[in-house]
Amino acid sequence: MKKTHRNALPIAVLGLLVAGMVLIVPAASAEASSLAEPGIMAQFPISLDGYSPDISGNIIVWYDVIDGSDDVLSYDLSTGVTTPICSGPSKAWDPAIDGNRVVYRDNPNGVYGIYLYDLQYKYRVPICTNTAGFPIEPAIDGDIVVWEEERNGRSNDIYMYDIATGAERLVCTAPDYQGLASVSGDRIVWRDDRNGEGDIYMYTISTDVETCISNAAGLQNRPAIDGDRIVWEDTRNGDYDIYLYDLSSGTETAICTDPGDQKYPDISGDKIVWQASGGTYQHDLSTGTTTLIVNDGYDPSIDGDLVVCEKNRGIYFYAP
Ligand SMILES: [Ca+2]
Ligand SMILES: [Ca+2]
Ligand SMILES: [Ca+2]
Repeated sequence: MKKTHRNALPIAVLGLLVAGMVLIVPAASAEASSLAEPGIMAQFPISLDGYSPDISGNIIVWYDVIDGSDDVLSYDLSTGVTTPICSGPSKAWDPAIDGNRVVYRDNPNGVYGIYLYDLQYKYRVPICTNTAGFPIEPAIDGDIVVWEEERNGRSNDIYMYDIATGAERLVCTAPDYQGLASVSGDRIVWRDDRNGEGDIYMYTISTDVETCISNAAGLQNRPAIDGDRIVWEDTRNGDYDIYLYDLSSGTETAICTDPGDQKYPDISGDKIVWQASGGTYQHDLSTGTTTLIVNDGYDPSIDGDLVVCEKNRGIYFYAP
């Protein structure tokens, strides 16, 4: 989904995190007791009412309900500082981050758009605003921002914006729904309903070529890409499972077909995370092992070894 930022947190930073956590976790909260849960090395109430977290390097972003409106915030693991990205009266949702750039959707003045905020240079620019569409679910990697949008009455399609050139490109306008796009480098993947039940398609920016990654029976949904690897949730076997396609080898692999639903996958390098009954699980492709890393954690995002997820309506952070 995003570039792998492999610079692990320095031990001193983790010590700072744990120290900070002890100071700010409410003594009577249920969360405090869960510090002893296997796998949770550090957790803290960066938000007690947060949703849809994403992580890149040492920065976590999410959206929060504050004063009745929805705001996008960021938390810097290296400094312990929370920074509001968008805190106006409008509803700002669905943030995604790569490096210092955060993208999110917002509706200032009642017009929905995709906006970019640069944490380093502290500027905000509109990526897509128009009154004839409803752009949602942005993702970013490097200079490329992608999203889905119903524009001019069409079904949901995939769009991209190149920050380096300032140019927007229509990625896919096939019939029916295309959405839930993810981008890594030169490649964009999304769920595509052109054939009926959802499939996974990919677009290569440099060659302008579209490829079907999986049109198996059942629903293929919510893809995430990192480098040559694409993961998604898949109902071909009945309930939801996690599948992987490796572009370098051209092979598809079932990562988890356990009973029950495995959903919301993300990938970074050799690590795949997803939510299932019990919490957030992680599969390490280098060792073939699968581990429960955050009890009751769901909608996880991973960058390098660091994982964020929702839990008890808050935002939780995992480091091995
Ligand atoms: Ca469409
Ligand atoms: Ca399908
Ligand atoms: Ca399953």
